[in-house]
Amino acid sequence: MSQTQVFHTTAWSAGPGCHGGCGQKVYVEDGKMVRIEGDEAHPWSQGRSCPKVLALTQYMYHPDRITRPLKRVGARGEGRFEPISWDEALDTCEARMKDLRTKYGAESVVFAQGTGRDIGGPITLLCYSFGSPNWVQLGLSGHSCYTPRLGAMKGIFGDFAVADCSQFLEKRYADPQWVPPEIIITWGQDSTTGCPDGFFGHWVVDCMRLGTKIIAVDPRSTWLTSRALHHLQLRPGTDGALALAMINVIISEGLYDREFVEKWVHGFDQLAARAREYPLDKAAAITDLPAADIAAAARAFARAKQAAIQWGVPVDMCADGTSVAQAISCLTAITGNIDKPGGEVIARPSHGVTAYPFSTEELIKLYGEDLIKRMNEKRVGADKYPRVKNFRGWAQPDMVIDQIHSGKPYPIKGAWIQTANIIGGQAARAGFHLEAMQKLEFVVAVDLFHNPTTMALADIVLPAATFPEKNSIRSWWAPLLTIKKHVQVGECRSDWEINFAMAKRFNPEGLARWNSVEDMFDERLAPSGFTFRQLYEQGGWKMPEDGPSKPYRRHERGLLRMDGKPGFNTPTGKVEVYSETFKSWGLDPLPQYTEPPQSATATPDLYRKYPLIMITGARSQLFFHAEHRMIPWLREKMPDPYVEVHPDTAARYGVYDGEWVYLENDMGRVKRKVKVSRRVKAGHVHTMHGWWMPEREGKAPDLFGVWDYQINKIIPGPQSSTSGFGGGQYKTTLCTLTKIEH
Ligand SMILES: Nc1nc2c(c(=O)[nH]1)N[C@H]1C(S)=C(S)[C@@H](COP(=O)(O)OP(=O)(O)OC[C@H]3O[C@@H](n4cnc5c(=O)[nH]c(N)nc54)[C@H](O)[C@@H]3O)O[C@H]1N2
Ligand SMILES: Nc1nc2c(c(=O)[nH]1)N[C@H]1C(S)=C(S)[C@@H](COP(=O)(O)OP(=O)(O)OC[C@H]3O[C@@H](n4cnc5c(=O)[nH]c(N)nc54)[C@H](O)[C@@H]3O)O[C@H]1N2
Ligand SMILES: [Mo]
Repeated sequence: MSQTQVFHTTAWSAGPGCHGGCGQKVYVEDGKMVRIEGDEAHPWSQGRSCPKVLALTQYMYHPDRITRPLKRVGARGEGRFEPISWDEALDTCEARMKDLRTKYGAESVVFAQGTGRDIGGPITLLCYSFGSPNWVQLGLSGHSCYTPRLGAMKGIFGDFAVADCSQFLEKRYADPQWVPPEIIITWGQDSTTGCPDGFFGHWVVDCMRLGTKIIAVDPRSTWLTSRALHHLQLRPGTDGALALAMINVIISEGLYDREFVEKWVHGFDQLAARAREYPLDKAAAITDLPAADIAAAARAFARAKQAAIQWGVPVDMCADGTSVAQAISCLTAITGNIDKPGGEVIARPSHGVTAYPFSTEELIKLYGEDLIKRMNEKRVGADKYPRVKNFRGWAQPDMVIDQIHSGKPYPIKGAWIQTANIIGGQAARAGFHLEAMQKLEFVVAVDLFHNPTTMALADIVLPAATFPEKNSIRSWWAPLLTIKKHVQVGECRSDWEINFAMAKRFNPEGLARWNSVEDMFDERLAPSGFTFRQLYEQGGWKMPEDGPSKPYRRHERGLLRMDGKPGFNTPTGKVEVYSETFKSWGLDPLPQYTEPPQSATATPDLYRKYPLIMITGARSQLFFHAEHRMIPWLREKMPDPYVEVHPDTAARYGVYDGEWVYLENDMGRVKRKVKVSRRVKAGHVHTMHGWWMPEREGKAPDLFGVWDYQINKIIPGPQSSTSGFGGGQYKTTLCTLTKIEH
């Protein structure tokens, strides 16, 4: 009988697809993973797991998985690919990309990723080694995922912050320093479903068991909202008005933290004046919420001894998402809930190690100030939007696709696409993205399965490894973690391996000091005092030690600023509810509210024609974005894309539960199965995004049925934000329901 070996590792894409961080036990027999389960010794997830991880064997060994490099042999879209060797694949990529660089400049190749995953490290290494400034989440309209929130926090706190569920402490809930938040506002986040952004959703449930009460800000009903003290079921996209009204209640009723404000807040009076523009009756009219509910929620939050806000991507997807995030951060600031137990804690990468660069400072640390400065000269969007220029290194996605289409001001001719299904999942205006990207001369996709994007566009497809097949490091936020390779599937390679090999071809001198990816990990891990191997061998994780990456009250102890003085890492050393940084960039230093671009008030004619507000993409535990539709255990739990329709709406349109209908607007229509449900209000519908059918014809024009089901076909762009960050219309597009006549 063969021996089963059990190894520990960390889940961080690919496989579950997610932003990850959970501890996992991998069971291996004869070089094959036969089972996986949550690692109960792990401080992050304590043995919990999710359906996507539990179905991982079906994912890793799926017959459709791409296990060898492929080159396209027919015309684009014909769906004919042939396996080639890694050498041939990498040689081809090198030759074609160098050719584009010579002809059009390095900026003519974009390096496109999807969401977080374990990709920011490898893709920036490759992008900058090649010499291109255009690192982009291509298709993500308004760059509306996390970056707006990060940008707002950086402006206000000088750092990022996260709800304190004891995740920075080794003893977790048992640590005597920690107390549970009295209140957590889950603001446009279904934490238990998505576990997004370095946060494990089950921590909220753990806190609830220890007494935490929830205030949920969500137009829909979920498990979490049904257990909330207050459920603010607002009109989608009006979060900014709600936050400003709550600030106004707290300030005008004197419920703010006077001592903290006096000592640590900059611009309080200006904020108070701005918030006065949002009295309760006005905010109630904008948000569709009873004024009394807004006031009650604001009071409960402000009166809590310690309280936190855990927010989600709908904040970014509000018009001017950064400004909305600013308003919400001001609630934390004026109640003094920053860096204290059970409040919001400053989040820094564990031990100061960067795996995935989240800020300009980290990019500079990894790649040097000169290079990052030089990159701004040609980076798409940097000259137009100060926040795009000054925060992180992204190119502006809506402008990139327009530029691919127009060739102006300079041509974009190549794309390296890694961890992104642009056509089938990520992109608003998906049809336009396909049209524009067909103009590209050379496209590489690094993925695990074919999807509408690889099928329609890729010239070369490189097969990526799942997390049990790869080595990597993670420092988002704590603990510091290793991901360790225990099995090999086909010829698949990790994103790090692939990009490291390619980067060496483009910049041999710059990478000369590392012979392998592990050498580079060792260098990055140095501040922890461990090498990659040592960290793995001593358990695979390490909690932050006292210092800048461990709470609490670091501003009082001089741990946040470069100059070592007490205070926050902002120009004034205070929490800047009036942001001097934004002001110096020519932006409004205070938060403001902007109406969604399509709505009853903004576009009354359109609203008469399309009177339903379409919320899309609330996450499911079964799928990660456009992935997993081919995984039997997951798909059988949700075989069809459905639309949640309130019973009154169903009656009004004469549709019944289980009926196939179209969701339709001026951009087109897609099919959905009606699910009559009180999860949504009567004027709203909700449907998941990312639907294509792996079982259908892959070749163009069918592209796995994507044009029948991809909701982003009818979601417009470009985005609607003055800062370049925020405002993708994924949660606020107007539509109607029509019956499918046979
Ligand atoms: N309508 C609507 N659209 C949305 C959203 C919404 O709420 N509504 N949400 C938006 C948001 S917030 C985001 S972040 C984007 C996400 O969009 P994407 O991140 O592009 O997600 P997917 O479309 O699933 O495409 C991801 C691809 O990466 C591959 N992959 C997964 N893990 C790995 C890995 O580790 N390595 C490699 N090389 N490949 C991997 C998968 O097989 C898949 O083909 O979607 C956006 N699109
Ligand atoms: N299983 C799984 N996990 C995931 C993902 C996945 O695809 N699958 N995707 C990952 C990614 S990239 C992201 S960005 C996160 C997203 O995860 P979250 O940040 O939690 O965002 P959503 O699931 O889009 O929406 C959360 C809640 O906000 C509500 N909502 C919708 N519109 C609005 C609005 O205008 N205002 C307010 N206040 N609430 C609104 C929705 O009804 C929903 O219940 O999840 C990550 N985790
Ligand atoms: Mo996202």
